[in-house]
Amino acid sequence: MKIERVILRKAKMRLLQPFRTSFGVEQDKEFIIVQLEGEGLTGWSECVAMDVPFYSYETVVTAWSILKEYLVPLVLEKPLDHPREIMERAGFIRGHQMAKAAMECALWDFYARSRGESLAQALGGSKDQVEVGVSVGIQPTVDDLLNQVEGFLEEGYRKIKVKIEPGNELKPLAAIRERFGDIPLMADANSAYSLDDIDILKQLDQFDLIMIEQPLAYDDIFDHAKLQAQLDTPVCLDESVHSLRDAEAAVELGACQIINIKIGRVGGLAASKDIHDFCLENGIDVWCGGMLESGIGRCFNLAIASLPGFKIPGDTSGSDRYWQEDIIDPPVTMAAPGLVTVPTGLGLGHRVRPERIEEITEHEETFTQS
Ligand code: OSB
Ligand code: MG
Repeated sequence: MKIERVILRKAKMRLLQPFRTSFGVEQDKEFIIVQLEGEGLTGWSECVAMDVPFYSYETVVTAWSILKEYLVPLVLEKPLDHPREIMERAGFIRGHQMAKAAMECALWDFYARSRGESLAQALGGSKDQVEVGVSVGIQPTVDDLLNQVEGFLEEGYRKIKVKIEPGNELKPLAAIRERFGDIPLMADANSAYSLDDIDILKQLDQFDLIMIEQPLAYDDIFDHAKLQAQLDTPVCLDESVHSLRDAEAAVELGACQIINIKIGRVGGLAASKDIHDFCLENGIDVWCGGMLESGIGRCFNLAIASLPGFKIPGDTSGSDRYWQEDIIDPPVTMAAPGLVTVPTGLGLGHRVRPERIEEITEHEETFTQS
């Protein structure tokens, strides 16, 4: 793969509804779009770093800097045979998984297109369709929450994930169980609790949740192991797994029974596949999380979720759960209730819309071989 030109764009897209979690509110999604060009081919990706370091230390600004100063020169420097090579070349950069993942994913799109394959084929995916759930933000009132959940259940989503925070968990979860019965339900705390909250966390066992996602600190594995030992509900890690090594440590310590794999958080598709393979061998369930991606990132999520170990419905909802108008054509939609088709076209598999990208771009820079 000979990359001759790289275009970085800083874009902004308004969410249909503000998305509230225990860490803050997101209304306008700000993100970076990566475009690679060479050999008459193009590779696209998006970077999931957010505008504010609520979820992780990376932001749009730090990711732009790491891409521009290091990753772009590394791909322009000399040809690559496989997307994995960028992670070796970038091995001297500590952390910054989301910036690295953005470059690696663009290389995967380019690579798959160069081989005449879809991303899922290039990754060795085995499913034609993936089951999808929906992540519901914290609502102003329990009634608002019930209305949202009702709508999503009617649309056919196969898992309901509700965001919780201290003081805002027992009542909403009880209300959902009372109204909707035995639906596939889970909660995501985004690191809002500590072991001091053990009494509340234990009370969550009564709701028969599929899992509780990242209850404790964003950088913790050890306390999660102490918590899991005291809970019946499976603990799922999100924020604190950045690599296969983190996953191995978490599993060996008994810190979780489930891992939410996010391509950006773990540094790309190759790392996602490695974590998936490790978890499949060790009886740990995995599923594909989301970062409120545009259609571009959504296609990558669908491709990784086509691997056989992704058995729990992902946060890979259709475009219409987030956007008035997506940047890919056609947008991601459910083929049947709760099922999204894994794209089969070349690379990410949906046409990227240049005119729509131009509309949402606030700043762009082009880099060529020097
Ligand atoms: O913790 O999974 C999370 C969105 C942004 C940052 C973190 C998280 C989320 C979500 C939404 O839960 C998932 C999605 O619908 O893309
Ligand atoms: Mg989460």
